[in-house]
Amino acid sequence: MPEPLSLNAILESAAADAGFPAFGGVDIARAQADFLKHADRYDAWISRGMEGAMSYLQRGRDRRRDPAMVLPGARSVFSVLMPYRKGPLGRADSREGPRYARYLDGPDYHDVLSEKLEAMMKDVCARWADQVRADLMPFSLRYKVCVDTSAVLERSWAALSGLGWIGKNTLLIHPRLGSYVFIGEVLLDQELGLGPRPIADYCGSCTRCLDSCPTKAFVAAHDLDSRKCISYLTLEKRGEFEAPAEVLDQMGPWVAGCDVCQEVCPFNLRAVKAASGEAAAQGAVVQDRWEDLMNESLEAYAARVKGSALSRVKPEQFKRNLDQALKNSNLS
Ligand code: B12
Ligand code: SF4
Ligand code: SF4
Repeated sequence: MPEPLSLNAILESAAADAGFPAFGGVDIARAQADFLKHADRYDAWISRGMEGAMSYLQRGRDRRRDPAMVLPGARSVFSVLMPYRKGPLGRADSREGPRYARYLDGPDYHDVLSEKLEAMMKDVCARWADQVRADLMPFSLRYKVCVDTSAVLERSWAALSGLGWIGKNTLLIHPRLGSYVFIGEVLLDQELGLGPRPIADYCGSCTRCLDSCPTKAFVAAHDLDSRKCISYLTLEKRGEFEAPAEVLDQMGPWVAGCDVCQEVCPFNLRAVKAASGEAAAQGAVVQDRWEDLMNESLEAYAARVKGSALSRVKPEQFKRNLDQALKNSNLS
């Protein structure tokens, strides 16, 4: 009789077949002591009001501390990385047009990555069922796919699974892929036999990200005040910006998201160089000429961004962002 494959071996094999360039799991009980340091940081950050108007972060506090509240009986987390566009999005010259965060290119990553993970798990379940039939495994396997929208501390689980370290800019950095990667994970009701395996932190004495943030949003290394972050202001904050004038003045030509603290990171420069042969064409979702944007109706904007991550930025919100970016580029 063949040796049964462990659940972890099945997951790794299915993740590789699904094309994920980096993946790994960790058992929740084994990682508990390390994970609680992350959860404590999260609570302290919320207590200082750093989440601004993102009230869902406040509401999901308990669930983020305990994955079993997200999937009852959760015993492990299997994380994957999915790289995204490495070249800039929008116009390099702010006299011509605005900048967009790279991750906004293409269809909404929440959908793409969730679908990919669901397909991967179907494959895992099929392989698992073969072993159940051969009486080699317990019957049940319950799981939940999460991509950003669940109350899960994604960077923490990915870091504890050895997929990278959390940089001073607060993002997960894979030594080879850099930080232009999405994180997705599957919570499982079975253990994988794996403890935490954090890798070394390679930031060293570098402070490029902290020094280059246009709005001085970093209070310190690993500590971001969302309320000053262009990404928060343009993507998450609805209604008025409610930020000091000196912050708004420094937002530059960004109309949705911001990549500055990643563009300067040496680990991305390396990843960008390695991918320099990749096609850099922008999808239709990105309109990058001031003139066209100024003449675009709210309805036309809504139709243009449908199905993309940009659709989370509502038409009135985008108009507000556009007005500020025009002002910052001395065009209004
Ligand atoms: C809220 C949120 C935001 C907020 C707050 C950002 C932030 N730094 O937390 C805003 C709107 C500003 C934002 C912006 C962006 N976001 Co965002 N965001 C999230 C979200 C939903 C929750 C993050 C969170 O919990 N923050 C809370 C605070 C406490 O986090 P923190 O200070 O970094 O500390 C945590 C860890 O980093 C860790 N930690 C940090 N330092 C240290 C040090 C030690 C010693 C220890 C033990 C632990 C530790 O402990 C804390 C608990 O996890 C996640 C998805 C998710 N569910 O996790 C995506 C996520 C973090 N965002 C993502 C992206 C892509 C972005 C942007 C790049 C988008 C853009 N281009 O505009 C920017 C980057 C800005 C930046 N420098 O962070 C990706 C990041 C991928 C990656 N490689 O890391 C995520 C993971 C979404 C995804 N599924 O891919 N985001
Ligand atoms: S995303 Fe932009 S504004 Fe936000 S911390 Fe990074 S550089 Fe600063
Ligand atoms: S720019 Fe430097 S300090 Fe910032 S995350 Fe990258 S390596 Fe770390």
